[in-house]
Amino acid sequence: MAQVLGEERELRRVIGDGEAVADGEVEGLSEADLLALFRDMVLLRTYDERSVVYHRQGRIGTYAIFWNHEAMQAGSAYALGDDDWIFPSYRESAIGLLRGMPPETILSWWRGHPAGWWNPADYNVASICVPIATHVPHAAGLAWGKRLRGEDAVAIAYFGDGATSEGAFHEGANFAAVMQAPVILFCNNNGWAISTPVSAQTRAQTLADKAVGYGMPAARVDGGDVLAVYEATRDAVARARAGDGPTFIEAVTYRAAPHATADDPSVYIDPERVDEARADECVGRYERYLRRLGLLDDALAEQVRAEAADAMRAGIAAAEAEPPPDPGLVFAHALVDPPASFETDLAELRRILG
Ligand SMILES: Cc1ncc(C[n+]2csc(CCOP(=O)(O)OP(=O)(O)O)c2C)c(N)n1
Ligand SMILES: [Mg+2]
Repeated sequence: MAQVLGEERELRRVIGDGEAVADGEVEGLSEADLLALFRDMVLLRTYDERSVVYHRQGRIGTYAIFWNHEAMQAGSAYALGDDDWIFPSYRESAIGLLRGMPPETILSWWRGHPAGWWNPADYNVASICVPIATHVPHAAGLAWGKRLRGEDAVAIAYFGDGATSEGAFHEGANFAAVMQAPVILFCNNNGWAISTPVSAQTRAQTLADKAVGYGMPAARVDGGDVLAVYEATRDAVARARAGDGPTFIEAVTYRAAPHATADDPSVYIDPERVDEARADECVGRYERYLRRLGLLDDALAEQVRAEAADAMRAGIAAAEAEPPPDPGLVFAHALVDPPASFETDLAELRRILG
């Protein structure tokens, strides 16, 4: 049955501002859970900030920055079980860290090195999807398949605001709803698809409204509020596991960093909105919340940051210690019956690479 969004258009929030807006809490989250969420966010933040530096040093290639997206990624991933599947886009490239994937694997991916390929079944994390929205039908299909097999795993697909204009998004959403696939469609609405603003992307009042057309429930959350994101995802996971089908979550932020290291947003973005977003960035917002609760002090915050920095130092060292890949890999899996020219092309490539 079709859902009408109504008051659900309001953004859900849990974290207050320490002044006029009171802090809320999420039932069922222990103190250990709250600190684990902080560790996850700091790990992602550290990965992201170090990656921009590594890019500038020429140690990784073009990189899609996710600064201030950590609450959306950590909050939603924390609501999943280990058997649940994650389908990341390039914006969630490092989300595997939260499943124990070593930083060097993801850094190698951004170095264009085969050591950055992983077997999705090892982590229940699908490969990083760069074509916009093409992983939405994959996630819906995997989730449906799990259900047909009588397993209770769910899948989550991450994508951006711009992705909701792509055919693959609509096919995946419709398929998921019709089949009642246990999938969560998690949209990070950061206001921009590179230089295209949401206002030029759709006439829908909100992106969550698109779910209504598919008869799918939707929730809108403040994407900078890790606890609101967690809660909305936990509800969606429960619904999916209970056999009640997919949910669309629209998590709203404002993109506080360039689209990627190759982008210059100064020619199109609203600098005041960026300043606002940076002043209220999600890791700091959550850190202040934990301090108000008395769960975090300087020493612990410092320790968490130092651990994340150590993990990244070890990660880039391991990635750089990988021997150069065999150029033959470029051809190896391309065709079942390779043409004769492959051999001469490969010989030429080997000669150029020295
Ligand atoms: C099918 C396809 N078309 C175009 C592109 C080029 N492209 C890369 S990122 C991007 C914008 C996507 O914006 P959005 O979905 O809002 O995600 P965000 O980058 O903001 O997380 C586009 C158009 C692509 N990667 N794939
Ligand atoms: Mg976007």
